Amino acid sequence: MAGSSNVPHKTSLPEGVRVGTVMRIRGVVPDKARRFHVNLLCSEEEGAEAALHFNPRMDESTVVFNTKEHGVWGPEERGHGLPFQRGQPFDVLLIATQEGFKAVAGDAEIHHFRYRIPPARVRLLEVGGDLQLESVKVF
Ligand code: 9QG
Repeated sequence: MAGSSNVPHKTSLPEGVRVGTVMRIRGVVPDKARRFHVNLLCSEEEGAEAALHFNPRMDESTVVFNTKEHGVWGPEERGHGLPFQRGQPFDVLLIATQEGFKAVAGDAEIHHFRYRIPPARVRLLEVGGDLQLESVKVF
């Protein structure tokens, strides 16, 4: 409903993610958005493991972080606050640090999610759900 035709988006990461990799996702949260996600998946196949599921939820006023291993969601972690608003643009950085994925939106750190799956195993960045995607860049 509130999604848009430019998602799902996929960026292949054939060399995986290393410490220092920065992924920047810019977009707009539609007026009636419920949730969207950025997944860092370990293959391009259906049912791939997710080293990171980053999931802003406008309907719960929170951001959920998780992994999916062998088709099963792990324990959820939740970020501080919700730096996303319906009808507003956003700019998210997912930074691979020594310890985990650090998520920053605008000038606020949302959460630092400790690795459960090594970032070197990531092969695909996927963006989907209720958002209007403007750009995805990997540095
Ligand atoms: O709800 O939570 C993250 O822990 C699930 C959601 C699921 C994830 C998961 O249904 O939604 O956010 O791939 C999915 O199904 C995503 C979009 C306990």
